[in-house]
Amino acid sequence: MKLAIVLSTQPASFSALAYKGAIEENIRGIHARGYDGVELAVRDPRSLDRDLLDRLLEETGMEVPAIGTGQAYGEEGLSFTHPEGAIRKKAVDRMRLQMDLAADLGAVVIVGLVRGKIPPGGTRESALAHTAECLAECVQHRPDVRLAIEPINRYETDLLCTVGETLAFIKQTGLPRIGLLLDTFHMNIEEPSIFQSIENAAGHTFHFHAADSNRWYPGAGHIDFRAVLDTLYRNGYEGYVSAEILPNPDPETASRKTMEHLRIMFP
Ligand code: LER
Ligand code: MN
Repeated sequence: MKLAIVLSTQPASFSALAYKGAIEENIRGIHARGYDGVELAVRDPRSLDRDLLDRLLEETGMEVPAIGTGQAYGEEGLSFTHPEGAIRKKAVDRMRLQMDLAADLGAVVIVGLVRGKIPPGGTRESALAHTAECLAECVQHRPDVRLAIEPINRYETDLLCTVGETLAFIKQTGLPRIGLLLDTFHMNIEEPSIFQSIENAAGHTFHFHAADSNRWYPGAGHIDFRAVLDTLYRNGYEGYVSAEILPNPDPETASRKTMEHLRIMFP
């Protein structure tokens, strides 16, 4: 198993992050804990210290499997579904920068909350049409970077909450290099069967987030990770499993417990 954990490269209001800021100390710490990779949550790639990041990745040998982009929405309100075209364009411009960074790092770019929500008074159809337009521009920008749309539970967005509707949407766009990011926390809320949904997404799953049912570290809730990850690997997944978890009871314990719980099952 290739195991990663999310590090936000800057302070952020999003809570399910074991590591925030202090990238030097945190990347060294994540490596020392035994992780193979570090997923980066980046608000704006222009504020990233690339020299420092490259040096730390080189020194630790860790990979960056994915780049999270939701902070452009969470902190700045940029989204693919914003009623104003100028804001949608800003969201696409930001994603282009994320894709440039991802190309350098060999990472997948996550389309999470940057898709936004159905605007007040708007329709699902028009929100999806705007999302598809923005995705088309992203796809055109870089033929060498893959995008992973994350089905996100109903309490965070009303657009693309389930694996089924996200697969159907991707198919409908006809765009290349777009797949799914499956997150056990969201699947536990939205999917009738996590196992069946993983099977349905076989061949389209570009990235995977692990958090338990309460969004604490794997092992702290009631998700059967052995069965879930068995299903994932049986369906041909070869990518990273990345812990996107609350820093509870404290970041170090959350990170250590994740490692202990998952590594023993899948060395
Ligand atoms: C991001 O990967 C995620 O899972 C969402 O909950 C972000 O709000
Ligand atoms: Mn996630």
